[in-house]
Amino acid sequence: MTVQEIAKQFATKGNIDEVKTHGGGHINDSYHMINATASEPDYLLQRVNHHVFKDVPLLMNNLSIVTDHVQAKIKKDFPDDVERRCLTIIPTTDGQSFFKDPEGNYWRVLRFIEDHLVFDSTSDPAIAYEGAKTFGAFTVMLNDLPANKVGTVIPDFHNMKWRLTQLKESIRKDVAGRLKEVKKEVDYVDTRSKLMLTVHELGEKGAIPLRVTHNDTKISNVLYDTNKKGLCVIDLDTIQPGYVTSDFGDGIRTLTNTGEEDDDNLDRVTMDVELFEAFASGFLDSTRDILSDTEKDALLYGGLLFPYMQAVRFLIDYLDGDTYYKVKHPEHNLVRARAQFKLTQDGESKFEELKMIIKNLS
Ligand code: GN1
Ligand code: MG
Repeated sequence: MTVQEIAKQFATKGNIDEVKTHGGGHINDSYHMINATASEPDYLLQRVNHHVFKDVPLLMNNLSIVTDHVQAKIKKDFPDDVERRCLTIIPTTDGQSFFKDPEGNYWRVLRFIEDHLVFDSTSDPAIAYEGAKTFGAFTVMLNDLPANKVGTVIPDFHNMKWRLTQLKESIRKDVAGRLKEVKKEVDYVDTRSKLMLTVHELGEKGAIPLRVTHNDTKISNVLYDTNKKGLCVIDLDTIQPGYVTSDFGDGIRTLTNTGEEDDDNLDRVTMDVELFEAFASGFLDSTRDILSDTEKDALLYGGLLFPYMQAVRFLIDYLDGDTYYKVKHPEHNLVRARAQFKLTQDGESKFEELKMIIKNLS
């Protein structure tokens, strides 16, 4: 089936005259459905990667629960703006939340949010603050949705202990014969593992609660309005039970990096303290009243953990022969891993300074 034919399976309004590739996630494929009828919205058609998301019906059920819950909250403050401030699922013509094509691919359609801005990175603290405030507001809206109301989409997704076990497995198998190139990185993982298990241990002890968390809070997953005010949190696929440190940590990882996620010049990769402070300030301005003191103290560890965990994940995929992330060239996962390790190192070198920032904002 062509994407045009797939687009026709959904109960969209108006007349769709063009379906074109959209955006650049590492996992799903997205298409913008352009409406020729001016009074009707555009849509976003997405193929959900069922190799990564093994239970798409469960994922879509989570998406329905969370969008219903969040929309009900937004309706109180912004009754006329709900569809710009929260994703809306468009059902198929027979009322399902997704369409499975004859080849076994899963598709869904969301309402396209018009007139938005999106930032893959920024050096502007005001944008950092707004993005964090928007993610924090999302955390707050989900505060009264018990964690067990949503299913686990990817087991152990942000479980650092399990990621270390997975790395050991990949080292042992060395299927792509690449282990010899990454000895230095493997040693570094070992030296930092104790510190990086802090969040895991707090969770195991029950010192920080499971919440409904987003789990992919990179800054490009916030849409802004044209005045650069936070509008909507997107990419809700990884929503599942998790710790608040995930949503703080991935924001810090993507936002404070002065280089690229896959920068091959490690001198460019540092953790920007001003952006860290802006992000922490926005996040805590939203969440200050709902987080416990232990959760607030744990945020810093989340900020250091996420570059490290992402580096380990890229390293695993490099050792496994690039089976998970889309890569542009054979060394891509290694370059990514090295950049994320550099970010971890730089963040850790600023530990005391970052700790004071969180303490003062808490
Ligand atoms: C993947 O596809 P994308 O870019 O939204 C990954 C995240 C990583 C991110 C790294 C399901 O997200 O966990 O942090 O790449 N998503 C999944 O850029 O593994
Ligand atoms: Mg994502």
